Amino acid sequence: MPVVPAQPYEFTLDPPRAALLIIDMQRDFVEPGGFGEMLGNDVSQLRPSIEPLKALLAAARQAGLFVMHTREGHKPDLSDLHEAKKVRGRGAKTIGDEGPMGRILIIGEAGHDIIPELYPIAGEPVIDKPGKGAFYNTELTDIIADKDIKQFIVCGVTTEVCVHTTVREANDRGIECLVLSDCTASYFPEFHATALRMIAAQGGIFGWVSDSTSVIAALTAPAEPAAS
Ligand code: TIU
Repeated sequence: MPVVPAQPYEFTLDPPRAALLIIDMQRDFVEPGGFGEMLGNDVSQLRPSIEPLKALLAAARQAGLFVMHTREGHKPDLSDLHEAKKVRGRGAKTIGDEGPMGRILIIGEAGHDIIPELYPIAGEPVIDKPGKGAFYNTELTDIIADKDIKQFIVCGVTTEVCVHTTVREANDRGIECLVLSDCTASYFPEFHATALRMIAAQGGIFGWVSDSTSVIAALTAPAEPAAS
């Protein structure tokens, strides 16, 4: 099986049991005028993750790896939006209000969709999640049981919020998570760095940390000859 250099130690990738999980690469987080900017963030901080993620996604598709995407958002009638989340931040605008890319963080609106550079293709589930974690109130548990997935290669935004929440949820469900430093991003570079350290610290308390170059090399390495 391919071995990926990682922190705190190498990650043994089992491609048939692994999935690439891309968290919330939506216009609402990455582009001006969406939820991320509404919260007062500099959304340009997230853009450096797009090119490495694009290359990784191409390599994963080429290698036949199972790919899943998530989107954070809510139904147009807001029936899946807790009041506590709606009012958080005390902003003039909140989730469901009209913004430059449609109603903010609402399923079906332009801003809620995945950025064109990383758009899903047929066969790649798109998991709509109302929370920060990808397991809460979604079909992810059923999808990975059906495919017998035991490992996630985790990418997306933001490192310390939806990526961390999902990795913690997955870790408690027995999924091994390999988080890629150059394919994740935060509005706060110092949070990004610390969030990655938190994952790999204490012997890999939640998972492993590596980068796209290492995973692409592992996915494209020639298969080892069978033992004679
Ligand atoms: N605000 C922030 O950092 N993140 C989110 O609200 N959602 C995700 O991380 N996707």
